[in-house]
Amino acid sequence: MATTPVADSMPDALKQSRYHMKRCFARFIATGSRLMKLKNLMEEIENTIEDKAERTKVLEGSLGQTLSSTQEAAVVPPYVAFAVRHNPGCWDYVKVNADNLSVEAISPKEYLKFKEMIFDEEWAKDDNALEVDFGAFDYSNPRLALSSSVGNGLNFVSKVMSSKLGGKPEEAQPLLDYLLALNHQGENLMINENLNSVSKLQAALIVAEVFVSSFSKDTPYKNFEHKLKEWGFEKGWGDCAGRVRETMRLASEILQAPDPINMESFFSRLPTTFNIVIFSIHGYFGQADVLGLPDTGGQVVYILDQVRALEEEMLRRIKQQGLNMKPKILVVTRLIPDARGTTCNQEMEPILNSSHSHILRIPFRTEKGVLRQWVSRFDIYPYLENYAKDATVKILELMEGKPDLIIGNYTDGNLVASLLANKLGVTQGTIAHALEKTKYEDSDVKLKEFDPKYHFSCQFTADLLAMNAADFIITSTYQEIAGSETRPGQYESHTAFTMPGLYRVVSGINVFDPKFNIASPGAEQSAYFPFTERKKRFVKFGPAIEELLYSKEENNEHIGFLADRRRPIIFSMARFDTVKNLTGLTEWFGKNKKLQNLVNLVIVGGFFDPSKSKDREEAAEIKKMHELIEKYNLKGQMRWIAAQTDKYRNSELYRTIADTKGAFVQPALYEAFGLTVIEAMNCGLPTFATNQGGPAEIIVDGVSGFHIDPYNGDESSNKIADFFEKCQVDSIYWNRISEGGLKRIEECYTWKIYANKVLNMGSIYGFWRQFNVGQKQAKQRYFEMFYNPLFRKLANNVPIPYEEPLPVAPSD
Ligand code: UDP
Ligand code: LCN
Repeated sequence: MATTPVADSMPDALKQSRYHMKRCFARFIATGSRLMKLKNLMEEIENTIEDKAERTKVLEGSLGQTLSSTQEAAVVPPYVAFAVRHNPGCWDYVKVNADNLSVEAISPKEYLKFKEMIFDEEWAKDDNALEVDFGAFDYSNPRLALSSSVGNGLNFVSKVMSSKLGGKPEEAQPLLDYLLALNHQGENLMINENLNSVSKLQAALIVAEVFVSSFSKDTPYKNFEHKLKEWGFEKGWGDCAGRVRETMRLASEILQAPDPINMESFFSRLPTTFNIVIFSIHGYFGQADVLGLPDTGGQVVYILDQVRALEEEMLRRIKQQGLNMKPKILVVTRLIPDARGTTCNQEMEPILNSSHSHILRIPFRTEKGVLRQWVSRFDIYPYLENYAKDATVKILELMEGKPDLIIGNYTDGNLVASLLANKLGVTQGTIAHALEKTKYEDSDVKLKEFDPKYHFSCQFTADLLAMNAADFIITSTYQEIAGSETRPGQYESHTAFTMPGLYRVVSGINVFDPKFNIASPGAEQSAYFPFTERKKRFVKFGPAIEELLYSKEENNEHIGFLADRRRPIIFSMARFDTVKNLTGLTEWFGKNKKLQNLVNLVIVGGFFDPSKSKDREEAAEIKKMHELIEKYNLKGQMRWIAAQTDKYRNSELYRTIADTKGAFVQPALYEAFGLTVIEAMNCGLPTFATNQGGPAEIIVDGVSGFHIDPYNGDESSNKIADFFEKCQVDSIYWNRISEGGLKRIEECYTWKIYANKVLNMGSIYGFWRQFNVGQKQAKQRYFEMFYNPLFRKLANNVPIPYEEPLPVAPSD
């Protein structure tokens, strides 16, 4: 193993504090094999070097740096193997012999074997244990080099394409081929076979640009279409002379000397995307009365808003291209016969506030017929293959051909998107929302413990397959890809990991891959607007919200009451999952008298009878909430309201809380993105949100809201209390934070910015995939090799719940 920065610096660093380090390492290994996290290492160091000054001295300099960048250490006496992350995405592995403090660089594989030794020694020692190496197919792929550029793939790909297209006519041939292939249902777009060489295209562009310039800018395309067609140009360049001229100039400049800015602008103008399929399979996917049902949360909100934003942007682009076809977007989800009063048993449903987008629902088919009931996202794997087959037939029929872009959401949607995109040869994007792996500590290496309940063997395999199959990956934040200084990203955690007994991933995904792009969602601004916009406010909800918050009686919509309504309200709303930590917030509030004297607490989520929940975690959380209200005697200061499903009313609820000069609190143990955070900020409600995950990036602490540590309840509740105390003495402080939040949203978190970026990705990566055809095919073979024998087997092990057989087609 070649040497690495840590392997180089660590021996000297250990030597300098040899006495203390020998004692520390002896202590690390004293309890035998185990996995230590940074916190455990530091505790042991503290216990060994009791003198603080001595300890500080030891932890200064490069040893301290290495230790504090250590994510975990696998102790297998006499060795301690360290996984050191010195920068986002950059890892070093070393093993230290505790007896003599010798240091040796090790490969990711060797490190993983150390971990396996702790959990499954037999597997670790098996030379023929299955190993996964997706990196082996990426030999020729260009990579980003800087951690700070991660997530900016589009920009990087435009640069690489610029250099590949080079400026010499023969180097621009792939672009010419791409333009020649552009069509809509067989009708050529942009150019036709008359312009079948780069030099012909270049010459024609010069003539055509001069010709088009002779018309006034707003002359409609049809006035000069005929002449352009004679020269080999087809529709798509623009709707008027001004636009056509600009697009032609961009094309000429790219052919002459490509540069990334022109490249991106040119591709954003190309007529490439008319039909999009979006897979979002699990949950109850509907437009009303679904939020609050298990597994059904932000993903549904995200997709419906995403569709509307994409449709709007597609319509704008199509018009500017001078075309008149209608875009089509299909959101493909699961048809659930037992729809619990929702529309989830309907096959097709137009998407509200859109003109050309529909929900298409396809049932889960089993040997016994159609599965009637909801199944948890953790149990969804046995149905996906049939689902993909059925979906393909229906999509091809409804779209009258192949879609131009397939986007998957979450593990199930991404796997099906990969199967379909592979089969149809269509550009594929994926969105994870939340990769489950990072939500559950050590869920990979403790697979045997987790698998019966969560089926992570299926989930992590599907995630790995989909992220490798995708042409581009859309993420909401940087942290989702490469984490923060201290915490690895969700994708980054798939770089090297092991599931003893199943397989060892020595190279799963590379966060420096230019397929990663950050495109953050927004909140629909027709609903979520500032509380100060009085004229727009949905006053009709006033009485209902008044009742919801302040009526004294308890019923099946709310329990608890607020005795002193003059106090500001701290508000939280989420699904009732453990990870959302609504019970945590209630406990912080219960324990913090100072906070209780300043504010009331309102929680929206779940419902009150745990026996009615089909979801394992939800039922436990509901029970816990009742216990906490009892234990801290919170009635009088707290209102718990059952899950609310009306987006417009909810937006008014956020604003009503803002009227009380309150705050929104998002206390999740981990939050991938956090739509409620941006909903609250859009309404001008100061927001305290978890520092674990996306919200840490959305909010600039102290400027556009505040970060709170969900693992340190006392500190967090004091931070909230301090804010309200400060507001009492500084009359403009509350407004400053409210305005800071609004400013942040306008700059970074709107659906318009999102739709523009995603359509650009579809266009540029559609071209990019043609540069890497051979490699893509090889990867696809590897995908199949995995999918067929391994994934299928794992999926078939997931139990199918007892079902009432139905005839093949659902009747309701
Ligand atoms: N939501 C809701 N009613 C509830 C709880 C949540 O309408 O009782 C909505 C909330 O407004 C947001 C989404 O569900 O739009 C939750 O998204 P988020 O990203 O915060 O969390 P997720 O549920 O996706 O993990
Ligand atoms: C799923 C989650 O867990 C949230 O963090 C996101 O905000 C939501 O999806 C939408 O992307």
